[in-house]
Amino acid sequence: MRIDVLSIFPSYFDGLTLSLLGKAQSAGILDLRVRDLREWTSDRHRTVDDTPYGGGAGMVMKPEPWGLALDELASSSAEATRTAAAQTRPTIIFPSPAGEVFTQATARDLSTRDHLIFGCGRYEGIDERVFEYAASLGEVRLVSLGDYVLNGGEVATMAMIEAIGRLIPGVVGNPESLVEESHEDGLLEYPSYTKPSVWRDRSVPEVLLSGNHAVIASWRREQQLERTRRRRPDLLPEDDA
Ligand code: 97T
Repeated sequence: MRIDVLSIFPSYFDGLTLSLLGKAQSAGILDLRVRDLREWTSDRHRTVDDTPYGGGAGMVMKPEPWGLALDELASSSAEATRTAAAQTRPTIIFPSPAGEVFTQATARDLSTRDHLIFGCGRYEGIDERVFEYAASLGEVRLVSLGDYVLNGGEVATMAMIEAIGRLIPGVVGNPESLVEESHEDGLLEYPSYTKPSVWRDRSVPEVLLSGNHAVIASWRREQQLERTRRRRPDLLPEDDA
């Protein structure tokens, strides 16, 4: 999978070369390219923002650098198609508090794409025409991490790349560890314990020392249901939240 990131703070993404995703890149499974949006400016100050039409607080990101950057990145995905078996059009993701909420299902969907482009907005937002234009180059998704406010799309993009990247076949060594995790079966995870069996007067639940795998499996399922009821009732089918 190829992932391009457009940002005015490319060094935010240095952490993605570490550990799991770093290995995926060395192994050639993931081709991650972070680009500075200012590469596509031509004025002396490399300007990416301007005052909003109609007035209001803050600055808006200008459309021109975005247009040039998206043209270049989307055309290389069409080029790849002519040579290999890649898709013609990229999926273009703009993190936004006004987008659809990112979930494990979103991550699964996006992990099947050949080419993702993340556009990280700053300031009060991006000129609306950029989203319309991007839709002529690929599938556009506005995606929110949740109902809170960040300073820009960078941190949201990093979270999404990590969630998507670990679902690409070959990135996580043991694929079984993927299915056992929170959200993959719609429930929270069961509690885990390791040695010592008693620590600061607290014992590991007796059932886990029993060696009876059927009893352990049903205890874990009950723990998952109980935790989900208590902490995240919105995840259960009866809940109308
Ligand atoms: O608050 C934001 C500002 C810019 C880009 C994205 C966000 C955001 O994404 N998820 C929650 C908030």
